[in-house]
Amino acid sequence: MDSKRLAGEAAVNYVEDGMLLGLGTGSTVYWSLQKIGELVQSGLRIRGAPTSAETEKIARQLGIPLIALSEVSELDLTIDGADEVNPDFQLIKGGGGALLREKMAASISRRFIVVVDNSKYVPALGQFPLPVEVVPFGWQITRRQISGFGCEPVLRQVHGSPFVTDNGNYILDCQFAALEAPEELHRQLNLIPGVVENGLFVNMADMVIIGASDGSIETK
Ligand code: ABF
Repeated sequence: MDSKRLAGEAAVNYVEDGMLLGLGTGSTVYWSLQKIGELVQSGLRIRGAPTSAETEKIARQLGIPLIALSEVSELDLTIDGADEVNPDFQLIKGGGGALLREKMAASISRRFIVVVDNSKYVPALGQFPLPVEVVPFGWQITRRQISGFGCEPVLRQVHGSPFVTDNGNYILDCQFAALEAPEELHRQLNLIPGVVENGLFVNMADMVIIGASDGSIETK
């Protein structure tokens, strides 16, 4: 079975009847959604709060009962993907452009499970460019301030126009040579006036489920 599917489906073992779930974004969580959809058809009673328009669309097609993330104060469990995970469970997320709502969901979740294939599990973060969500106004000013931390921020574009997040903001993808101190960088980036949020999820993940191409699953 596909390594993403293995990890995505395994996370659903932690879903219990009556839960309020944070539903993440991406092609690994896609398999969690498929499994949850099957269980809902068999009577599982849960409600899901999508973290992106993409996830909402998939969840609706699967018949998963939904509630807007903006209407919940706490989630029992959030299942989400990641672009990189290090041994301290620090994450880089945001490759899908949904990092702000994903981090909001993770921040109100009693449990946050990350599902990845083994290509995402790395000794150190930073090979994947760090996504930073910024307000469109004066994004060039913000870009210059971010570059002061030793990276090359590039405005994410789609078909030649700036990618716009579900929140109406831009994303700067920031390639670092090496990302040594994720916690400090996370703190420093969010102090920059034009920065809305960054893709470093520090001290948030409770569990990481890693699917491998040999069909094995590792839960950390
Ligand atoms: C999402 O999951 C994003 O934060 C991250 O980019 C993505 C990983 O994508 P995939 O599971 O498709 O590899 O939450």
